[in-house]
Amino acid sequence: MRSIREGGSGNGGARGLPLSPTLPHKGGGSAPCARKNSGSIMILFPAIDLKNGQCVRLEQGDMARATVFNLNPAAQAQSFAEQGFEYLHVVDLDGAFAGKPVNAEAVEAMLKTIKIPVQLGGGIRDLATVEAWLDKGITRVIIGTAAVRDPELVKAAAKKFPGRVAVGLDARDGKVAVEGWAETSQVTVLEIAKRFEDAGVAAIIFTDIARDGLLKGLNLDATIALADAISIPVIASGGLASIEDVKAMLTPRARKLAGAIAGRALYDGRLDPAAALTLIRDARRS
Ligand code: AMZ
Repeated sequence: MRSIREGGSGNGGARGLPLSPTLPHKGGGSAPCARKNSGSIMILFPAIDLKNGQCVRLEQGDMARATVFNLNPAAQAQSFAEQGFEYLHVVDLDGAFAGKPVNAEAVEAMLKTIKIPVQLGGGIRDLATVEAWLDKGITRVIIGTAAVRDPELVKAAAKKFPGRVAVGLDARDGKVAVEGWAETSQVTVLEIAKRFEDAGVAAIIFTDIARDGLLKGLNLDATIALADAISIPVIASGGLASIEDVKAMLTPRARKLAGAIAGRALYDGRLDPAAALTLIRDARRS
């Protein structure tokens, strides 16, 4: 397996658009209108979690409770792109545990196969790794553990790569979990998020671990409370179960949220991609 550290050090990827929560828009046109009563665009991100080079879903982040959904991550990515998704969310689960990229080969195969932008987390713990991934065509990196342990890294990366650094905050009983969620820190999601208020972070991806992979529905109350307390756009993750969650994301109450991540519901067929994307497109037009 090739190490991503072998990559060049330039900072323009194939899809190297500086992305805030707005959509990537090719050809220099303006981004689609925000949804009604809203300051942000709702993006539905299909999730690909990588373990041993395969697409899996875990339950509550537990590697022992993994379901393999596709042996070929590039084919899965292609399928999501063909379904009309605009932006892919990818996690290198082994990387999150190891503290460095592990599934680089699978990620690179996805980048070669699809044209839509990709945000990637898991094992991104230093500036060289951030830079190498952006150079390889990742549009936005997600930093989790290092946001707790090494906040200066997030600040330096966000300064160097504006719009291309997101922070992943995964909550267990209100406290941020790190190292593949094997450890729980003593700090709250809000405390960490506030550290990055003026750092130029593109988004906070907030996951409720208790719901993740269990199809219990998004924890919108906690996600909205976070979004109301900070100015960084917030993306909801963990538990998205059905079209009802997508509808809830499009209500005025959720207007500050920048998107949601869908995993198991898409693989299980509980969430019809076409129906979800139609709702979102219609809401953008209104
Ligand atoms: O499911 C898990 N056990 C898990 C997971 N999905 N552990 C980490 N992660 C994701 C986070 C974030 O996107 O949601 O990995 C990323 C953080 O990785 P790191 O190496 O920066 O902590």
